[in-house]
Amino acid sequence: DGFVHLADYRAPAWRVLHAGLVFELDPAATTVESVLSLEPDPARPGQPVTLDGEGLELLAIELDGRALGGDGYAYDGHQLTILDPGRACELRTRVRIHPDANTRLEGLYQSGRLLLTQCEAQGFRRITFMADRPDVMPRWRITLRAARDAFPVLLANGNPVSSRGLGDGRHEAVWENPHPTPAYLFAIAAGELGRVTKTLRTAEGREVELNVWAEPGDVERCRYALGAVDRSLRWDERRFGRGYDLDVFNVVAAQDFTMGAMENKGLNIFNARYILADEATATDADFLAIESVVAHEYLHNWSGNRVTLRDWFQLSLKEGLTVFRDTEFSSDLHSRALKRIEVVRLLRGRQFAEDAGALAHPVRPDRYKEISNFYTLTIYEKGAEIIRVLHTLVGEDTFRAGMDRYFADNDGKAATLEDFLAAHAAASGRDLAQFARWYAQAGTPELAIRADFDAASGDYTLTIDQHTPATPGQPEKQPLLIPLRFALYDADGGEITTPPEADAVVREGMAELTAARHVLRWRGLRGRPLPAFNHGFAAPVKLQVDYSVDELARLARLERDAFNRWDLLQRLATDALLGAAHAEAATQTLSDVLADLLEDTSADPAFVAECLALPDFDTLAEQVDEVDVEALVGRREELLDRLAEDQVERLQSRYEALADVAAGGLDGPEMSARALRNACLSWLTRLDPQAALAEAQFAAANTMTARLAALRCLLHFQAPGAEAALAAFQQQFRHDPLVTDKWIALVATRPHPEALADVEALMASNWWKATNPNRVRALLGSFARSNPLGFHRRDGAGYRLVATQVASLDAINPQVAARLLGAFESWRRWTAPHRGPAREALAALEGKLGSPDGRDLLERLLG
Ligand code: B3K
Ligand code: ZN
Repeated sequence: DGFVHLADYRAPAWRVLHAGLVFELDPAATTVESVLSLEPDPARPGQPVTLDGEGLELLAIELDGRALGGDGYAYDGHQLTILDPGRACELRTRVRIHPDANTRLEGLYQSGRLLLTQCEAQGFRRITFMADRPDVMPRWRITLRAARDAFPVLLANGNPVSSRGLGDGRHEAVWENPHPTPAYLFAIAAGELGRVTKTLRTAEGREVELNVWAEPGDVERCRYALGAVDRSLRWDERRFGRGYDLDVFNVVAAQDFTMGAMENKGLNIFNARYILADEATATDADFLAIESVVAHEYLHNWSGNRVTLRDWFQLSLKEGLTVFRDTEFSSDLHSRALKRIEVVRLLRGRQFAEDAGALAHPVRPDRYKEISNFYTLTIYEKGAEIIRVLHTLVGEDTFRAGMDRYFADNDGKAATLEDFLAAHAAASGRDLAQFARWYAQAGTPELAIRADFDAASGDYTLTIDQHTPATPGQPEKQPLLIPLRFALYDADGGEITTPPEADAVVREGMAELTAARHVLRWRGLRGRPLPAFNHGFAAPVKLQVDYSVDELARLARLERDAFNRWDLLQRLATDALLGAAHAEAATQTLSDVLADLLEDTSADPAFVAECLALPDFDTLAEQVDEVDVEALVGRREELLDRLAEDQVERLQSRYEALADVAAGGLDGPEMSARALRNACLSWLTRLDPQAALAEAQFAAANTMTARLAALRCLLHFQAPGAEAALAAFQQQFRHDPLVTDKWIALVATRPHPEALADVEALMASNWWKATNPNRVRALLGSFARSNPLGFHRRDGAGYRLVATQVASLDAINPQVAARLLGAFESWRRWTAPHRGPAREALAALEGKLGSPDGRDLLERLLG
């Protein structure tokens, strides 16, 4: 049926114990000689050796030193089969590949003048033959040979062993990776690279050299990333007791990279946007993103590399866990509340939509057609939330004990989610069978909570109903184990600490929900209490609780925890926007609370800025049955205009007061000041058709954070000075592709149906580069995902533009094209005038997509 099924997993009949590779590197034609030591599984005798190899030009093949004739092997362009040799043996092959023609950026490819690899998930088979599956883990010796002038630096996984000149202008470097490592973690990088470097001694006493490499002109912009590597290494030692296990840790920045970055053993390869930064070219958000992606890839060294995956169905075992770990890293180093707000915005805006749309899938899928399409918010972000649920249930100490056990039991092995749960079950003494349903069941759980108070008896009950909506292929759902935090406040705002009578385990303000319905009951209360739920968003669920506006206003004052205050403001804004009966009262309350916040100079300014950012379009769209794009965007703009008018003086005064702190520097208070100033600027620009303040900020800016925020205001509010500012910005940064992507994204997201014409004009200009994933995302990704008025034009032109580009990009880089196609995931919930053109745009793609990636997505979108 075209699917790979989890239930069909079989251990490999042949293992690869050692891989020795020799590369003769050349952009046009590289040859790869490979010697694989193969060993049969004694339990499964008589099986042929089957190796993956995609589109390889086979030049030579030998088994144990004897050339194989055409009857000894078969190669069909995808798989190499050798009749059962009946014993352990050594297979030598030589193949030719063409990096300069590789636009899919998978396998060995060229980026600028560099040669690089990207192998996860199944790219290694485009380099040479291999059992390209994560449960086959050879040790590796990698020899790189190339012309010294074009490729002075030659990097590979593991530790450097030797290097020498070859006499003919060529040179050679040998690397050895002693850790058993699957092929998806293989990497090499070659070319003219410069570096920043630092040597440190690990807690275990190992001397390690950290290097961050980039093209020579970019080296100075690698310093922040190098610091982030250092901080990540130290944090994993402290918080998880995990040390680094090689003599070098190399990171390389590349301008052409399909994803964010890749955790190859000892040689992480990064999209340059997650490495290169200084204050003149990177925003504060860029710096934070760089630190978190650097940490993510570094932390994979244990969660992913030392303990790897048995098969790709287990993807969240490394990705969800590593997102959890990088999130904890950022929370420990910076503001935990702000990090939580960032994560919850992403979940509510994007992951919930994925879980409710045509592409919904469990965190552990049980079948797939193309694994590349499963690097999703569900696998990553929901996967991390599930780990957080476990952490909430067992507490930090027990969680750490469970992690220690998981690492100890599975080190050097290819593990499953069952192995992970077994380690945590053993450490906590808990039965995690019901908890495991989080991995099997798609869709976001909903909790409907009803409160009843009997004034005569003082009896108060909370009835909690749990429900998960149907998703593709999963009509029926079972109840999940959900830790629900709650608090009850009395009339004076004191917390009622008496535990309820309950049909669920209840402890310290948390109920462990396990059934479709639970009832919590308090007796003899003196008045109707005010309940609050899900503090810190400990459970990734949707809550339905009916509050009056007065209750919400009281809660906003009672809740001191920053995340919960922010969450209440989001709730007030949502009520104001989605037409609750009390919408007008909610608006007024929201305005009052914002006034208090803007006057509270003791609150972190970055937190106040988060409170000024209302729920975005995606988050709102996710909460209505049918998405009327224009109406939703229009109501949101009206609300913002109204609130800005109410707050104008406070906004002006905060904007001015923070000027000095905001002027420069990357410390917390400096970044915070810029965050609030830029939020104020955006609100103030709504009220000023001349946009004088934005123009002044643009002219005076000495950080990219200030400059880009001002440019955004000028462009998005169509200020008279917009064109001139844009031209100046383009000119100043025309040689910097990453900064160029920034203005292109601003143009593509201008909130107006006419933005479509600007996007088309850019595609016809020299700025367009269909082979560069960052450029495609800046222009088309931003337009499709972050410009609702442009993408959802009534005439369907937005959908047609994106669909047409998906078809042509599919032939260049199927993963970039498939990502873009994902913008249609919720199309069935759009209003009829949008649904028709969306369906037509998708239907027009049928038969036009050559890649399995694109075909799989299209089938699911239309299915
Ligand atoms: N593991 C890589 C993602 C690879 C995606 C391949 N299509 C980056 C990361 O999650 O760390
Ligand atoms: Zn990852």
